[in-house]
Amino acid sequence: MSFIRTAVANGVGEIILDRPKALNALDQSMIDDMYRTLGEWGDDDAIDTVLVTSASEKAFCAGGDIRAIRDSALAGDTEAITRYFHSEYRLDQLVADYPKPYVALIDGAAMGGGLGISVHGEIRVVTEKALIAMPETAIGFFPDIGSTYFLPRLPEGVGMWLGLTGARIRGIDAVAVGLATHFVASADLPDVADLIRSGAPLADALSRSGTEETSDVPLRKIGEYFSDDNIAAIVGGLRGAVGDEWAAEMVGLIENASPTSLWVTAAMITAGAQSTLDECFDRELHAAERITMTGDFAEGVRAVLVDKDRNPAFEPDAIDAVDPAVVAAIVGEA
Ligand code: QUE
Repeated sequence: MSFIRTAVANGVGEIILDRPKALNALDQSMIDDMYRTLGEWGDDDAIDTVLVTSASEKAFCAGGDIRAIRDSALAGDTEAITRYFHSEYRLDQLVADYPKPYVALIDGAAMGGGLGISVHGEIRVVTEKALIAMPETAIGFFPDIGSTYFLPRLPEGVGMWLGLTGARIRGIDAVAVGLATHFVASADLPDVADLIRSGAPLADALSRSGTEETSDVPLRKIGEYFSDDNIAAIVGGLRGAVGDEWAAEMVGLIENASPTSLWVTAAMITAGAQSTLDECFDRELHAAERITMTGDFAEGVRAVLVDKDRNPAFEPDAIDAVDPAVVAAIVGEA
């Protein structure tokens, strides 16, 4: 019983994510199977192109197996946690370094770990059904999967905005900020997928990409409010924008998050701006091992995914009450 299926034809190797009941959240077996398959195909002369798709109507991939990680943390099984994140980041790194065209078709939710197996690849096709986010601060975690490398390389403030607030953006917005490379109407995606599967040149298969739609991501405001590495200053600026509905909405998202996670996220994205992708993965592994042992992680996952009351009791519960030494211990040497 496996949650990924594969198909090979016409020089195209396809990986189909097939764990629909969990919105294709990546468990240890999916990560292991995908890593092994990509490794084999990388060396296989019969494979020219890799295509990654989803068997779920709703999701490309909702993230990692956060519930299992919480169980391991509560059981004190640090080895399982290290194994999970080490293998997940190794998979993301393989996607980043992949020697052949790697194409992800995102026609639903792609969050957290779902971006790790897509954004690092060469081609990310999105539709109007795509919903993209890095929602980890709400569960007492932080944006990982190599995002501390790519978030600070998005337009001014966008990475900090996405990472701190967990804001969900649409497919066209993901193209506008650089997380996705092509937009295709969802109704046309099966034809595009079939063209790719037929071995057609990718430029031909993607020649019908594009849309009249435009992104409404407020880049000017994001640059204004999120170009800071200090979370208290960012929230202060947003709170000062009296009468600005968007700013108030962003304050609401931030207030929903773990204060410790917010500080860790700001520090990780700031450090990532000056780091190689390798260094970002090393720093993320260090931070993931530590933050998963905190009460905020167990509580955040409980509130969002286990009990689903969406009412976590984070400790401390205010941004200005977070101990910088705790943040430094999680982030480690920059
Ligand atoms: C933050 C996350 C995740 C999340 C929600 C967050 C995450 C994840 C899931 C998820 C969603 C639906 C499922 C499932 C997992 O939600 O990583 O199994 O059915 O996998 O706020 O990081």
